Amino acid sequence: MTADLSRFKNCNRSQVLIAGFDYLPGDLTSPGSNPCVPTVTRGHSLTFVNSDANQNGFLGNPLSPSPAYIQSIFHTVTSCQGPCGYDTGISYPLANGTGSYDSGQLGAGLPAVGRLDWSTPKSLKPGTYYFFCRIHPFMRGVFRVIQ
Ligand SMILES: [Cu+2]
Repeated sequence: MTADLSRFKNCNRSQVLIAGFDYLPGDLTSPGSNPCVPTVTRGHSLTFVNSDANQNGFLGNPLSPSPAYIQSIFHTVTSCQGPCGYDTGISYPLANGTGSYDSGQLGAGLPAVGRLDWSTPKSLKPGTYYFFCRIHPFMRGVFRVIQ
């Protein structure tokens, strides 16, 4: 898999939706008809919202988890060294990207972090940031911080 950003323009966004195993916008694997790099200005956050998980999907009794929990799919936003374009393998991708951020597993029930959203650190310097999902390492995306 090669990350080709030449088709991607910057698009100003405050939010990226994670839906159907895609980061929208900014997904490198299935960028859709209008690919763009979600872009924020320095000092601002980009908020990722996992819509594949259910807000009410608490685990409860592990022996009889709720349907909302069973249908919830957890995702992460984890920094990856650019271009983060190698194939999924036993040792790749690595959480070794610039900024060293990790959202945790976005979802309501254990072992998720208890919320569906996560925001990038406001301290990120201008640059292009690649990331992947630790749970589904074929999921790859990108965002950008500009001056
Ligand atoms: Cu995932």
